[in-house]
Amino acid sequence: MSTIIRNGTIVTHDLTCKADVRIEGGRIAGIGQGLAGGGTELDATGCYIMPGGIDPHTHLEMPFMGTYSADDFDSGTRAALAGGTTMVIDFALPAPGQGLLDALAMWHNKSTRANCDYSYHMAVTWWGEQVFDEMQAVVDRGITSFKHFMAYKGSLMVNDDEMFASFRRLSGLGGVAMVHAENGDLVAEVSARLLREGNTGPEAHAYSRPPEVEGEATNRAIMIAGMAGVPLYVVHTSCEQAHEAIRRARQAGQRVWGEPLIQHLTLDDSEYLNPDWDHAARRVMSPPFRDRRHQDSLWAGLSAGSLSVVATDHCAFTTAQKRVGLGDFTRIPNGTGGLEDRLPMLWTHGVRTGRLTMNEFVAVTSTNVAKIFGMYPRKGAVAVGADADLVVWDPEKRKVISAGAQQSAIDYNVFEGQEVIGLPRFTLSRGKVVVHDGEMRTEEGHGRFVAREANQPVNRALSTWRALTAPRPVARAGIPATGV
Ligand code: DUC
Ligand code: ZN
Ligand code: ZN
Ligand code: ZN
Repeated sequence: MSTIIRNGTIVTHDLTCKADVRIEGGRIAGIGQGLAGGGTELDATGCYIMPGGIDPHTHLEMPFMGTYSADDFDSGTRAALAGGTTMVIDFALPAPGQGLLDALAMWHNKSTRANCDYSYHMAVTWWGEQVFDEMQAVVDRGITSFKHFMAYKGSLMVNDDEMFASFRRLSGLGGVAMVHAENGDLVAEVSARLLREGNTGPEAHAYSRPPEVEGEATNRAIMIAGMAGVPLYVVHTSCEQAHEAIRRARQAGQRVWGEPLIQHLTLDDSEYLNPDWDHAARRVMSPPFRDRRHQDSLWAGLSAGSLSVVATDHCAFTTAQKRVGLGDFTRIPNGTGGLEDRLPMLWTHGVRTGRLTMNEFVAVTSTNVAKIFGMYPRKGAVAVGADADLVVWDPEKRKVISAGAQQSAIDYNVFEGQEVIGLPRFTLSRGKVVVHDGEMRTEEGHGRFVAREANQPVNRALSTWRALTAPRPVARAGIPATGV
């Protein structure tokens, strides 16, 4: 059974051209003008045919801060598809002392409900021989990226020595190291002081995590990754200080990527001064929203290429869940939604304003993710042989974002009332039309796990550190010792 998408313009990260797309068995089987008919025909007149979005940063049904994030793999992936995102990469999160493979089995259980394809990153939340040993098995199972929390002291946070050990292990395995970069010691210290001084409201959350704590941790992670010789992906880059560190490292030849979130690009810290407690608390996430100067820096980085991906960190909590933090901002579950709105918001505020080209839009929402995380061109491409995860994008279609009409299970939307221009006409998941003009035809359990490739192991520090500490070469008879 084949499907043909006709009369549209294909937009990929590096080309724009008018052509039809034929799909067979869930994959792209042909691209060309006037392809022979047969099967289902989808009309893409006036639309762009793009690789479906890939969101590399979601937390579905995640145990966190005494509760579970409200969107599971069913509602979360429905939200993704409604907004043109056809794959998510979530995080398998071992509890302290729990083995990696054990955690992975738990996440595989949850994700059987997924409506779109998915993968995971593995979180390294503690360090020991078991973690070291199991990292190989995790990579062998197609999970090749490992996240480290430099914040959340006392629960998820790892210290520098643990991070360094993990990074060195990953270097040898061809993995990608990831960091949540905030200085957890300073956040804990400043939070405690704010509470002691009677600052208990949601705005104090933002005061407790200023750009400096993110800039410092980003710099530190980059230096440690350089010593370990491992590629580094910095999640939710939200401020100029962190962006500056990433820019500088990339200029020096280090493989470092930065990931701004759609929320940080379009919402600012004035949200926390809203006198309505619920309004402010619903926007509590880490890092917090920043001021305009930081937003301008992030937009500039996306067009200049110093920042590589736009994600969501989708970690949605209901108003009732947020209210656990009434009277103590440190207990407000950290997280916001965005899966359904990432592409329309980025198109509206990026492409329509001229900050991003359409091709850059595809790069930062899909193709760069597929390349960095080892699944290109199976995902992130409009090419013969690639999975037919596609969005037929109508650049003139409009809607006003409202919680009442969203797929997410929560009772509000941080973008409520904003008009977006640019929405899917069709979303296809491995060739199956799952969304048509806002009508949901998703199928719980349709999604498949995507095993990803490791990199060629680098195992070479970019800094001089390894050379300085390597054992001295011994001279053999007649052969002078050479330097390292
Ligand atoms: N930040 C959030 O806001 N939520 C989930 C985890 C994180 O780092
Ligand atoms: Zn994080
Ligand atoms: Zn996150
Ligand atoms: Zn199916």
